[in-house]
Amino acid sequence: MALAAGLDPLRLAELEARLQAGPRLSVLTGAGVSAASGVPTYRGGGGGMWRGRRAQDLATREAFVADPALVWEWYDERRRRLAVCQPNPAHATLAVWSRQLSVFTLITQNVDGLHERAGTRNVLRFHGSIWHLRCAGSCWPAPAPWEDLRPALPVLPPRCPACGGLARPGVVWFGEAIEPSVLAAAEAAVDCDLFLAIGTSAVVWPAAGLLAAARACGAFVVEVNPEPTGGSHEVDLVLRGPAEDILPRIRLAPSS
Ligand code: BJW
Ligand code: ZN
Repeated sequence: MALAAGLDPLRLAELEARLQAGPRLSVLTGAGVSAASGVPTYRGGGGGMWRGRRAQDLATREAFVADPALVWEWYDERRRRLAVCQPNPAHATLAVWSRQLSVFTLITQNVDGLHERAGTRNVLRFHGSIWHLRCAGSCWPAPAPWEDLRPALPVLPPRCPACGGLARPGVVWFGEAIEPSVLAAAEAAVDCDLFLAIGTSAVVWPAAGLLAAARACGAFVVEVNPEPTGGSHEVDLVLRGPAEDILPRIRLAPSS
């Protein structure tokens, strides 16, 4: 395999040496890590539009309230496409590291479930899961989000089994809070030795704030991305290139 354009072997060696020291490793991933699996990114040339609408405009409570059937069509189409996507070498490499390092946390902004399908240990789903549903109404007591792995739901929009009202995707939309236990676990995980930000534009908060938070805790922060991002200015090392090319090149000693 040729080195990705612009990728300095010395930088790769630096990350490899740090990984081989057996660090407490935390990883933040974004849509770019799934790009090679055929999952569109949210912003930039990689995707983000559906029927002329921007993903950011569909992923809101306001859009759902205005037209739940339309928003569910978008999620239904994404679920059907995702069901045939496979984890790529970036997911596979992270899954191996998650088993080789004793202190490992993967914070993913992705809702696609591909890290879990690759067998990654200790995944925090920061923005929820497209494979989970929850009641969109004021069900009391609120049923816990439920998993539904069927690529095509039989009825759209789906209903809450408890109250018969609308169900919604179990994801975090703009303006919504991150699940408090997940946020707390992610904030704890920034206290690490090595923090990797992979395939994220680092423009969506509070996830974007985790890079600076990790650095403030003394972590060595590395960005893996073919393009500059909102976080590039606050990292210690940049590896410019696709995650699926870069991560499999890094060897982790079996003893670590
Ligand atoms: C490759 C590659 C390859 C390509 N290899 N790389 C502070 C400041 C400013 C704004 C805010 C703020 N705090 C909150 C906000 C508002 C808002 C926000 O951040 N807005 C900004 C956009 C301005 N944040 C929120 O609303 C959050 N909630 C919140 O803060 O609540 C506060 C609250 C507290 C208490 C009570 C109530 C409220 C929630 C954010 C939810 C985000 N949700 C989404 C949708 C999920 C559901 C769905 O999918 O349908 O999450 S939006 C979308 O963006 C999705 C993603 O997880 C997220 C991040 O995107 P990501 O992953 O970075 O993807 P892209 O497309 O942006 O970038 C892809 C990258 O990959 C690029 O860099 C490429 O170069 C790279 N790439 N190929 C490696 N092969
Ligand atoms: Zn309900």
